[in-house]
Amino acid sequence: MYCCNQSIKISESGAIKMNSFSYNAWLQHTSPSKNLPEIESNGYEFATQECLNILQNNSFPFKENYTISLNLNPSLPPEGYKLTTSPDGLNLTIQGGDETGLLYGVYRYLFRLRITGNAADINESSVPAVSRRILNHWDNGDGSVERGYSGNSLFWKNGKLGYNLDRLKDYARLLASIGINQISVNNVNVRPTTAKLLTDEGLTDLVKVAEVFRPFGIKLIISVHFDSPVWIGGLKTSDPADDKVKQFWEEAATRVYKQIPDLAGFLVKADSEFNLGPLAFGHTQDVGANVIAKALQPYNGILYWRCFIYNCLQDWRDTVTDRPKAAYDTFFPIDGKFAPNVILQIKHGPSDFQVREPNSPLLGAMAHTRQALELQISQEYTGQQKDLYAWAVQWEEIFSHPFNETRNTRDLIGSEKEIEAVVAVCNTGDDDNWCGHLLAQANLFAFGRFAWNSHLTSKQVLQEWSALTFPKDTVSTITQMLLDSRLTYEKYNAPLGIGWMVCIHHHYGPSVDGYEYMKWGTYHRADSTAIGIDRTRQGTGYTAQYQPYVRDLYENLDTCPEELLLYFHRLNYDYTLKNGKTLLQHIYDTHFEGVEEVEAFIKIWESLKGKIDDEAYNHVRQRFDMQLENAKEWRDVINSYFYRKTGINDNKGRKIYN
Ligand code: GCV
Repeated sequence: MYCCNQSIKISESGAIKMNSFSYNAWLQHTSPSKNLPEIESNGYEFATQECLNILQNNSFPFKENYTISLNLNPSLPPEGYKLTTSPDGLNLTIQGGDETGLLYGVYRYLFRLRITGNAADINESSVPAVSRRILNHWDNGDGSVERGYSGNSLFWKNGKLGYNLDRLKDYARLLASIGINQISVNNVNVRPTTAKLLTDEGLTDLVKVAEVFRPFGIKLIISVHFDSPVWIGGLKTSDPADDKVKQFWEEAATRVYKQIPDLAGFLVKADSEFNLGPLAFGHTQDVGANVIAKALQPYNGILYWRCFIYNCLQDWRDTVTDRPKAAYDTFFPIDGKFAPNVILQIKHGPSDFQVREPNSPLLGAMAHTRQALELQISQEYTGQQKDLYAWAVQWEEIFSHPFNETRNTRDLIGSEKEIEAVVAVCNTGDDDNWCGHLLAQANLFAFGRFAWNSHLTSKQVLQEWSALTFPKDTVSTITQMLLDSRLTYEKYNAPLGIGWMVCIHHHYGPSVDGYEYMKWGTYHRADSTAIGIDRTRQGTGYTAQYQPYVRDLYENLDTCPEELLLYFHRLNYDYTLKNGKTLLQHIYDTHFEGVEEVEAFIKIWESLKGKIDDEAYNHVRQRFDMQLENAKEWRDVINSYFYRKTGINDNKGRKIYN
């Protein structure tokens, strides 16, 4: 048994930084501890050190003679933990099914202490729903981050892996504290610099990154380019049927696993948005994926193969091709053909992380293929970490989305079930507060909590985050604001699920026809009398991809959820909604309300002045100014657009620009 007390020496690099409220995120430091309990450790020394780090930075009211015991307990499931307080309240045992489980137990213990303040009443055990809880960083070799709104990459600089070691450790700690256990460190849009990760030169640096994350139970994933055999292998083709290409992938896998034996695997974006894939050689996706997957098999590596495939060169005059159908049409017919170590990574919706879309019909549809659900924490279309947007609310809706008459998406998620991994595009960068908007830390936190357990509610998760981050008397106010933020943003955005009315390429602010005549397959087709796409069997036929129960739900105007009406139906502006308003009046009303709600957020936030860290207060206050400007722009552009199309006045006579 390893026994230690407050005299233990903590290495400089392992210590939690105490430099700012925003930096410490949900692992806040209160005040240095005066009465550290004795810790008995019987397992993973790193977990013990973490426990001490945390306790040293927080003053908890422990009773005299309070002790903590850390034990490995192999009868618990891997990564699972158990916290038990003795009947006299004087001993807390943290058990882990393995080393990572023990570490998770330590972090959970801290969370419980911080939230309740009562060390004598902590009893909890938990096991993650899925064994793969993954962040994808879309970081480029030059240090920029695709769809990143939080500064530059934490990993890359000047064409190489380049990072602040202490900061990376603090990052690993934040991620481990919410149960993340795999991360990719380079963009799925792989470019020649990041393609070098498969070479000895690139691996030398990656090995060091792996060393930082390993003690925290986090494994690395490498995003690789399908054309790597040509780019870095010197071959003339990347055709997966070519023996030399097979050999290239085998050698690449051997090289990588020699250096990083616990690498989680490779991630590939193929045949998507100008990235080469098997289609270019006349093969289906399984043929392309399997050649790489087989090379990873001897090392238990996983190939994450993305399903974000559609025609990005569509002619807007073509009303038959329907982008949301593409992923299902591509992958469903080849269900069962993938190697056993391939996991298909499916975006939650058939479009692209819009503020409102139905779930992808591919999720749960392939009985013989392993699947991962992909979410986006980065706010590409949802306010870019300038506007407040709590993804947790939307994710809860996604989990609750029906799969058929008896099961919802939440029921599909689990290690032995259809969806065995939960992935998200990350929102972090080298900004001091990690996430650009301080309150966007709630999104990173919520992702980890939901990946662990999708049965939590958004309210529980956001409340937990607020309680860990902010003083007690502000928690309910901040939680409520976060809960409201998704609907507020939606109100001033594209109406009723139609999506995409956003400025092209950079995706912030309104441009109603921005994508309307472009090649990306994202059309609303508004004219002077109607808007929307008929995706029923009479229209593009997209609804037929769903299970019959869900298909019927969407096909029928009476049962189609109103917030998705324009995703599935083409409707006249005078169509009457359930609340008696016309569709057009709904558009006007929601856009006025959206701005009013942002104004209300500002007042609410101002009521917190003096109660929270000044710097954090001012930072969020400034973000709200940007959000208000954005909301007004959306309101006026959208309302004017529809007023000009229809010539119909707002029935409340509010200002609409002509
Ligand atoms: C990484 C959308 C984004 C792209 C992103 C792509 C993807 O199209 O705008 O920036 O590329 O999704 O998910 O691969």
